[in-house]
Amino acid sequence: MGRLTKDQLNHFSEFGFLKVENLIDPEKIIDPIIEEYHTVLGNLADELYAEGKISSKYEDLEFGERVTKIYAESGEVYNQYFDFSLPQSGIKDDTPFWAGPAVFNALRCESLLDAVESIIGDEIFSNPIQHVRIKVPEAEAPRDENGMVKFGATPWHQDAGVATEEVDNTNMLTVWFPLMDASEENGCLQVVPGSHEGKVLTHCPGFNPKTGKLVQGLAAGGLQIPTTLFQSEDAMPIPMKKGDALFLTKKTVHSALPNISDKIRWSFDLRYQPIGEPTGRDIFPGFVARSKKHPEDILFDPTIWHDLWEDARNKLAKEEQFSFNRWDGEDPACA
Ligand SMILES: O=C(O)CCC(=O)C(=O)O
Ligand SMILES: [Fe+2]
Repeated sequence: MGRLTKDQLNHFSEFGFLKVENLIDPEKIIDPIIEEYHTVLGNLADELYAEGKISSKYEDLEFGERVTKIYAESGEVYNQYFDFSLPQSGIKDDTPFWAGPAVFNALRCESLLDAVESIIGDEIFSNPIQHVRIKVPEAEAPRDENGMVKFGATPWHQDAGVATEEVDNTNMLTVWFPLMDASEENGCLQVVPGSHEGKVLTHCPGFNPKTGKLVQGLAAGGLQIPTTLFQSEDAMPIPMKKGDALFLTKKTVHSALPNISDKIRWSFDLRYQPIGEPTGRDIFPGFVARSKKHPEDILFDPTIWHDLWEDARNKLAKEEQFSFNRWDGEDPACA
C-alpha cells in the first residue's frame, strides 16, 4: 500500500529527501493521537492548576489553543509530558513521558512501514530517537532569560549529528509528519537537496564552551551546523498536509522555520533502521517493527512498549548519566 515507486526511490537517493503524500491515514492514525494527547494535556492542566501555576484549566478550548494558553500563562514549555522519548540528561524517576497506544499505533502504521521497507529493507527496527514537537505561536510562546523562544525554530542539523558516533554505521531513516497541515508560516521543515552526499558536518553547541556565551541566533544548548559549511542558499521549504510524510537520510541537512502563525504547529519525527545496527542512543529502548527472519520478535503490544520506556527511565534515574553530545564546540567553524 505504501510501497515506494522507482522514481520515488531515485528521488530519495539523489536529493536525500522524499515527501510522500497521503501516506498516513488522518482518521485512523492521526486523530486518535490528538485525542490521546487531549487526556495528557488534561492531566497536565490539573497538575499546574493544583500548583497554582495557571489560573484556569482552560477545559473548553481545543488542544492547540489550550496548550498555547497553558504554556503562555505558566511561562514554561511542558513538551516532555507529551514526548515518547526521554531527555538527554537529568532523567529522574518522575520524569514525565507519554508512550500511549495511539502513539505506538502510529509507529506501527502499516502504510508507513511499507514505505520504510522500500528504503531500508524488511528487517525494521524502530529507533528510539523519536519525538512529538509542539510549537506554540512565537507571539505567545514562553521565552528564556535571553529573550529566545523556548522550543522555537529548529536550527540546521543532520540527524546523525544529534546521535552518538555509532550511528555513522547505521542506515538510519528519519520520518517526519505533521499532525495538521504544516506551512512556511507555521514552521514546516526546510531541507538542503543533495546535502546528504558528503560527511557528517561539524555541529556547534548553542554556546561557546570557553566563554559560556550564547552563539548568536542560537537557542542555548541546541546544536547547529554553521551555514558556511553547506549550501544554505539551496534550502527548500517543504509544506505538507496532514497525512503526508517526509523521509530524510541521517545526513540530509534540515531545519524548521519559526511558527509565526496564530496556531500551534505539531509533528512526529520517527526513525527506523535495520535490526541489529546501533541506534545512536543505546540506553533507550527500540523495538522490532517488522521482520521476515524472526516474525516472533515483532512487538505488537503497546503496554510492553510503554513498560520498556518506564524501565529505561527508572534505571537511568538511578545511574550517573552521560551526555549524548558528540560535539565540543572547539572546531574553528564554531567560533
Ligand atoms: O520538527 C522539527 O522542528 C524538527 C524535526 C527534525 O529535525 C527531525 O525530524 O529530524
Ligand atoms: Fe532532525
